[in-house]
Amino acid sequence: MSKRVVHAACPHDCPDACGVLITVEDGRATKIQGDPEHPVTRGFLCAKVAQYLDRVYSPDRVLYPMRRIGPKGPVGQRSFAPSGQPGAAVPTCSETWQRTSWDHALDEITSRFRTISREFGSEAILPYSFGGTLGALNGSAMDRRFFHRLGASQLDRTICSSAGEAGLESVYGIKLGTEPEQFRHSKYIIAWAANIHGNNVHLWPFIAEARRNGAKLVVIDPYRTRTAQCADWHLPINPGTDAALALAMMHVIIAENLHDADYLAKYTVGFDRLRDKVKKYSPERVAQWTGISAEDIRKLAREYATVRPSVIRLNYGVQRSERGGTSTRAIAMLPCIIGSWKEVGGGLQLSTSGGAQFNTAALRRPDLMHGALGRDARIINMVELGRVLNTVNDPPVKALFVYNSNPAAVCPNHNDVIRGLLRSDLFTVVHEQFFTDTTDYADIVLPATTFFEHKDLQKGYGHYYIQVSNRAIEPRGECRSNVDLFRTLAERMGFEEECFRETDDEMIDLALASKHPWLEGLTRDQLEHGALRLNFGGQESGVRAQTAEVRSDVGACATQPFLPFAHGNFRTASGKAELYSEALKAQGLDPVAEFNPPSESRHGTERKQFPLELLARKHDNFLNSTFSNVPSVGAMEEAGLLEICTEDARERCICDGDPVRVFNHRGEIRLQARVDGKVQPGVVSARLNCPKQTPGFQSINALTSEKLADMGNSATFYSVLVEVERIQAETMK
Ligand SMILES: Nc1nc2c(c(=O)[nH]1)N[C@H]1C(S)=C(S)[C@@H](COP(=O)(O)OP(=O)(O)OC[C@H]3O[C@@H](n4cnc5c(=O)[nH]c(N)nc54)[C@H](O)[C@@H]3O)O[C@H]1N2
Ligand SMILES: Nc1nc2c(c(=O)[nH]1)N[C@H]1C(S)=C(S)[C@@H](COP(=O)(O)OP(=O)(O)OC[C@H]3O[C@@H](n4cnc5c(=O)[nH]c(N)nc54)[C@H](O)[C@@H]3O)O[C@H]1N2
Ligand code: SF4
Ligand SMILES: [Mo]
Repeated sequence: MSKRVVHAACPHDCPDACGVLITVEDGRATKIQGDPEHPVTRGFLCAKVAQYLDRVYSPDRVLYPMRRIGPKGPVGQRSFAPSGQPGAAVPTCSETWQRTSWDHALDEITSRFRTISREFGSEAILPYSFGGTLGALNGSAMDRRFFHRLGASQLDRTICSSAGEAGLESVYGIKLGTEPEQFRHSKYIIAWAANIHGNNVHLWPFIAEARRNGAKLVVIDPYRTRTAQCADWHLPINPGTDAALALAMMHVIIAENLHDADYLAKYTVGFDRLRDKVKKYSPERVAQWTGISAEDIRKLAREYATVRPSVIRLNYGVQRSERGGTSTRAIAMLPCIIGSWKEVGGGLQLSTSGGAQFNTAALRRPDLMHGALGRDARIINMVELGRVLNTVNDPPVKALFVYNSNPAAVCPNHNDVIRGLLRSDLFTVVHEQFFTDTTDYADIVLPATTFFEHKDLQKGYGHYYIQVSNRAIEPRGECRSNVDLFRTLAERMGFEEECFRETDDEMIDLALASKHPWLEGLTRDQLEHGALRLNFGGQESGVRAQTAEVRSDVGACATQPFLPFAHGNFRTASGKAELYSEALKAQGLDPVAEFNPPSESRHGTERKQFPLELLARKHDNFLNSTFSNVPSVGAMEEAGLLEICTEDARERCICDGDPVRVFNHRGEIRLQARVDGKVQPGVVSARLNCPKQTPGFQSINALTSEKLADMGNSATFYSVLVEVERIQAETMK
């Protein structure tokens, strides 16, 4: 019997990018555990990935190419037979799908692509992918080469973080932030729109360590998350009003002379303009918008500026809002105002993804697009899929190729998305591990490997370690990785460029050969054995990090702390933190930062018949729509709830447990009321669900809109108004 332990890395869309050890016995994975050698993720996994064997070996995996033989539309799932639904006659998998060979599937795809290109132009083909895997190879490499070479439309990948990224970069010019290991040295920690217990669990032990040493934890979140419940202070802010709060904090800090004049003078531009701007954001004025009292705003500002080191864990919840870019921008200014970038345990983290600068141009080859089209292909915003599929005509989208994503669950304006996906003239291919909401509308489904079954290079967006994820087992059934799939498709299309023949190892080497100094000395060979920290010049790095025990013995970071902006070094055009931005002015935005209430909010222009602000949030134990179909993980979450406060429930004669209809002008969903104090008056909360596992195939995203945020063309999942009414129990069915 052979037994070995393989080093891998979790590729899911999560800041932690855990080091993973997979035990393989006789070719079968028998155990998964966290890699104790990983200095940030330190030997434990989140609850969902701890059950990963159930996912890899699930009887529901797609193992063979399948072609449609039934009509497009919802298909019943084995483990989730939707009994008791209206029109319970949902076709089964066998009525819908017929197994086919890879050969036939690839022939059909390439011949359809050729016909569509001839008739409508290659831009009538649209790739659609997002965060299924964030591996450098399987996330965005061979696929991009393929679609660039094909001359397909480009996808603007805006569904998650682009407003926040634009806001952050407008101040710093780069996505860098405080490393998680430094949080143990902080004395004042603000979790700002950051559901740490749910979405970023590996930061928690560092926060716990800081708190044992007297640090205070403050949570700014309209929802009483588990993190908020454990905090020293929870400020339930009104959704979408964070820019106002940040501006008011700066108002207090500057008025009380608590700012770092030296840091501001040396390393920022526009402080005078900012000082003028924040004058009008008095705590009294901002209290009306944010729902946080003037007294609390003053206290927060004073504590943040004086209890040192203070750090902000800002997360992306803040920017899923119409003004999300500006909110992020205003918050990103705070550590510059108090100079906390100079301190170990100070600063701010939204993302660390600007650290590992792989050679993305070589991985993705955008130049191939110019070869194919002689110009850039048109760009389609993924958030607008519903509108695009139904209305765009120049050319229309005739083929949709989905991988690493489940748009029929995660995309806003769900009803239009489904209407588009149902088009009989739309040729849809989905490369997937499971039959998802989106495969229900596919013409062809192709089987995809999990990270157990393919090799990749992995960075994190919540720390500065990179690692190679080794293949632990052979692909199940006839599954192929994204890289393999697009390599093969390129061959079938007759694409002759050398890059389509590169092996996985060659691609990893290419990714690492970006000549960026922080990657210097980091080789595939080393990374196959475990995580390595980026090489932050002059500091101890490229050295295997020490174990958690050793690290806490020395009581500090085993490697030198990385302080990205201690001496300025911002990557903006001016080289300084831009508190005033000419580039934003040119875009018609306020060059400093201005608060305007989102139009769909209690203070907005669209608050007519729909008075409640909806947070259509993520589950703590799923990953967007992923994992919800694994029974052992599904059991950890209660599905189908609408959380509402006592006052709003009473006004509508709703009691805890009552069935309710949640609706607006875009759509509706039926849920069960939960009156448990998690939200404040005026706010209701529900979870991103999978229609496939919901009675009647309803989606919370039937309520969310395609409206874009102020920066980055980003999604606005948390700027949504709804009304709620009690319904009769029978109509829940
Ligand atoms: N368990 C789990 N982990 C995940 C995911 C998951 O689905 N489940 N998803 C992954 C992905 S794709 C991402 S992008 C990250 C996201 O991780 P986060 O950035 O943490 O994202 P969210 O959960 O969207 O939002 C965080 C918090 O912001 C709050 N919030 C909403 N609106 C506002 C507002 O206007 N102001 C303030 N201050 N707070 C607000 C929400 O209530 C929520 O608790 O997590 C990743 N990790
Ligand atoms: N209402 C509401 N909607 C939201 C959000 C919200 O908070 N509320 N969050 C938004 C955010 S932040 C994000 S990032 C998006 C997420 O949108 P998506 O990135 O579409 O997220 P997932 O639901 O995780 O779907 C990923 C799919 O990829 C598949 N997959 C995993 N690995 C591989 C692989 O190696 N190859 C292939 N071919 N497939 C693979 C998985 O099985 C899964 O079905 O959703 C957004 N939608
Ligand atoms: S989902 Fe996040 S926390 Fe869970 S194992 Fe993967 S990287 Fe770690
Ligand atoms: Mo995301």
